[in-house]
Amino acid sequence: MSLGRLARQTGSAGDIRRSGFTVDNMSHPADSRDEVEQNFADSVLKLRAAGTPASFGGQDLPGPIRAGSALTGERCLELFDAQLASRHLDLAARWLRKRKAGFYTIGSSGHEGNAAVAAALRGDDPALLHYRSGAFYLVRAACASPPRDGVRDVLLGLVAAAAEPISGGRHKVIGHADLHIIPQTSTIASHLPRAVGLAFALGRAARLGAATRWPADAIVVASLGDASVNHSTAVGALNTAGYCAYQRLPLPLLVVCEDNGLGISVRTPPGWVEAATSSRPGFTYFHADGSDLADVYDTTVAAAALARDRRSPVFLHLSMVRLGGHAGADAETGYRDRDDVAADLAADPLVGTARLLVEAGLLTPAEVLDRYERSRARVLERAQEVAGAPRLATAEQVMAPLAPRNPDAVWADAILAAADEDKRHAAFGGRLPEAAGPLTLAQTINATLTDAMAARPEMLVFGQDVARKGGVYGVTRGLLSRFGAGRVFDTLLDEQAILGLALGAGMAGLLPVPEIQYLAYLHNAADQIRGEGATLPFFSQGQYRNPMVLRIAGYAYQEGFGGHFHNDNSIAALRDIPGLIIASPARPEDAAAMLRTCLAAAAADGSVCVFLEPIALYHTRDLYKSEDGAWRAPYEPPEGWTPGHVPVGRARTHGTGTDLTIMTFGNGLRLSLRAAARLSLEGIRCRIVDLRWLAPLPAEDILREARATGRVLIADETRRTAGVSEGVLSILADDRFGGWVRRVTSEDSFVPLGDAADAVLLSQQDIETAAREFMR
Ligand SMILES: Cc1ncc(C[n+]2csc(CCOP(=O)(O)OP(=O)(O)O)c2C)c(N)n1
Repeated sequence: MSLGRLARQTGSAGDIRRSGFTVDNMSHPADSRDEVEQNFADSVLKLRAAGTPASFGGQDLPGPIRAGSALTGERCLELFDAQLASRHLDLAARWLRKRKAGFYTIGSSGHEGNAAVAAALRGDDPALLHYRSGAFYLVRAACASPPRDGVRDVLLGLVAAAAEPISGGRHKVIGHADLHIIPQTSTIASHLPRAVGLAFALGRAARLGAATRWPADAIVVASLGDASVNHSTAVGALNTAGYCAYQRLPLPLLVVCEDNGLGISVRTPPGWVEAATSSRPGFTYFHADGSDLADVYDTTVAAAALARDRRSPVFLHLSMVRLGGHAGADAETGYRDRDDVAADLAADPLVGTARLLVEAGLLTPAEVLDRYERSRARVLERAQEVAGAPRLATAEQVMAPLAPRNPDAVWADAILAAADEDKRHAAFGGRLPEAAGPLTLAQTINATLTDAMAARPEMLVFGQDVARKGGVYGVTRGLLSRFGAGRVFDTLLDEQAILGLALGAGMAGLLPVPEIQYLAYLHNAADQIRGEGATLPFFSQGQYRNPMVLRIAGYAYQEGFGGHFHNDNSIAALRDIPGLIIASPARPEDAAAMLRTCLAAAAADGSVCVFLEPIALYHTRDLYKSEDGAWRAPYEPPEGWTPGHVPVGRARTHGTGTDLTIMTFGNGLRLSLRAAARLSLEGIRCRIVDLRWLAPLPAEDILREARATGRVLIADETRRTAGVSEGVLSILADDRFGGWVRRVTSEDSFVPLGDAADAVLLSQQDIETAAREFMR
């Protein structure tokens, strides 16, 4: 029996648990969800029309739903329908889960007021949403042209259907490219640095003429829960936004906190969100009652207008309730008392909107309940339809969007992205690098960045100390004066913010080249690469990408100077990120070609590339003996870029020795070349393979060069455990390489200060000794 009929028959909603709901033989589980429904029915039946509504004269829809509100009756009815459907999607999620057809039950019940947030924004304002944004999504879907069946979209997500429009069954995310909703991960608050970055980049992308999917006057909306406001990621992002606004940099961002007072079972202290956010520098704070649709609408209209007109950040605090547990399996009775739950039920936003409609004379209580039931029937009918929808079945299908690689397109982009002669002359101040004689690694990277900036107007270079100072090691020196502060700038000291900026800028159509000053300082912000950057194409089937080339100065061998945090050699945390490209150049000429390849991979494939620069080799000049200058190399002008192109995942072999293959990279290349020179005096003839790419590892080259000698010595300057050598060993083992293999590595240690560093780092002597033993 339906709620409406039940209500009409009994004059009250009766005992819903006993009567049960049946729609096409689908009954709901008897859990706390029933209490929510019971409360809704009881509360609606108590509603009374407030006399003859002055604004409507009965049914005059265009008037305001309440005196003084900009929300019309017609709009209110539409939003109510979205709220109802969102509520029923939560019920459907449980119904599907019970039948093992659905895989996700975190719902939006109690948060349906976000329907009015969607209504108050423009459909092309990019949105990065909290996971309780069912109603927001349904409103955007309904307003699209042509309108989308948002209910079906969400249900397809719940059942992990391959036809789900954004993630294609890879995750239940709220997103759709046509609706400008960028899907979020489950890591709470991790989307905020990207949201700040996108808000920062929107205007800049327009000014630089980048092809961007959002108009320059769009605002970015990002929502999160109250517990999430405390996460350091959120705190850092809010700080970054405020820091920009404080300097009058445009930052059109609307942060919406949907405050239900709980983070799973943990209470947020009453008043904390307001205390923590209402007087943040740079932000304007608004508050609304999330259970009052008209209040949410009017307040969001005002908040969005401010963010849009002033291009400055706004914090919109919505008091909300959570109805039911955190997710399907969460029994909230274990940590909430009856009064607490009852207080939330009393603030059910669906009752709030029903009250607005009844008091305005637009619906009677019975009509509200009928509408509720009709919505249930529609949603459950759809749920039945999608329950058996095909899912992803093979690894190939799952991984299809992970790492799109189009080597031909990358090759073309890499060799063609050269400015014309005049522009190059202007960029280099008349002193072309190819005419400067052999260059060091640092000089070569600097020249390559300059060439790329001259050819790619959408490219940005930023990070801590990169602009005025030109980088700690001078690698970005001169870029600011050559290309201006619009494209080369210092950031605040927060690696998470730097990466968030890159994520947002890449999505906005720019080509960001952020710098992390030292490898050790990547780790505190790595989730922005791991959880955000690398996953976005995966969870959006490539509909959203965040191309970037992240430059990181790393590795050790600075003669004991600086200790671990300036000599970090741990890259395992990067190597296991699916889809990530890791370039590790050692020689200057390789660095130039590989940087061009990374920029091209980012531009053509949307790749996230990490460019690991060995600090100790930045200014190295010599190889075998003092003053030989053999570590420097001439800079190739654009005519040389085609023959010099280095594809992703291709190694380089130095020498043709047939006794031993030494596989190495980074500082290991220089150590190995020096060792090989001494070994050759003893008659041991080596070939040295510079892996160059640590992800993907150059498997084909590794196997070919291993077979060339039948003896492989891996010289790995990273750690013995989880270091690069383990990857090389696996490639050899997987291919059943039948020859001899040994490895020499650095120790499983942090790098100490002073001479003690030598005790734990791979040395030239280690390589020589191992090679001699090998050959005995
Ligand atoms: C970084 C991180 N830590 C822990 C979790 C597990 N978790 C998921 S939701 C949640 C609570 C979030 O509460 P709140 O921000 O208030 O949002 P609400 O669920 O109440 O809407 C937690 C701890 C997570 N998803 N991400």
